[in-house]
Amino acid sequence: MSGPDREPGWPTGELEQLAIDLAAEAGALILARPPELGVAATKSSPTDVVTVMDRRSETLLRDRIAAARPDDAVLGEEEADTPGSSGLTWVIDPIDGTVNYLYDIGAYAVSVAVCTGDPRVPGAWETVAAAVFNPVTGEMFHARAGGGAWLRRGDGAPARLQVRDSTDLSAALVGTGFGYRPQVRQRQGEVLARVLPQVRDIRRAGSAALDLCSVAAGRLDGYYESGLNPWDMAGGVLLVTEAGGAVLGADGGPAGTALTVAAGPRLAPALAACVQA
Ligand code: LIP
Repeated sequence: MSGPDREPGWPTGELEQLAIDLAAEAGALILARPPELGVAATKSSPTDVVTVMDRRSETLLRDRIAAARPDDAVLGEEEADTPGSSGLTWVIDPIDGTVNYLYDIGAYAVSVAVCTGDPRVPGAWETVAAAVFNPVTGEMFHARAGGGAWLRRGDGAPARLQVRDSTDLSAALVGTGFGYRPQVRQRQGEVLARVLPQVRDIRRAGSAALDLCSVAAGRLDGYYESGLNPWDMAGGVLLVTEAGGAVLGADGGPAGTALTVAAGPRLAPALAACVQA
């Protein structure tokens, strides 16, 4: 992996490699057992499920982070926050695309990001290194601040990623996703009805982390979603920006739960305006 570290204060190369190693190990754990382990609990609605494997994956990630970086904080989807003193926070999604995992649809990922600032406050954090790993396809997306966005498969050489430099919204293939609560889905359906006639087509893959990596890899022209949590997006947003893309939020603000829009730099403003019209 080449490229200067933009954040000389942090060992971003080491952090990127640790994120890769953690995502790979959690991915191997996930694949070791078929989804028959089933649902452990539900959260915001009866369809917002936590599987036994979500919990096992997060426990493994937390144990490895505690061993390797004991002074770092941890913010994960399924367990309580772990405070830290180093100024770095690991933001982890043990399985992003849990419903796909539960239905054995091969579009889910382990997202491991390490951030400065407060990842719970939009605009108050930056990802300095990240890895997003799809254990089914073996695709490892990874990046460090200033080091470019990369995709590797197995022991193959990593390929550098570049977003599509699209300019025409009507020709754009756009990813999106939906929350789990009916009243939120109602509003998101209304936004979709407005966006759909204005773009080439929509793809709903079921994992924000992989959708953001698809933008970085040029597999989508753009992506938008409202209701994301920090762990859904902290890794993928670095892949997008290191691949030359732009990540925007609502009304020109920072990306976050209200709205996250990712695309090439010349398409992102038009997509954000279309979504918020
Ligand atoms: C998923 C997100 C996805 C969203 C899904 C779900 P989870 O996260 O990554 O973008 O559309 O509804 O929230 O719940 O699988 O970790």
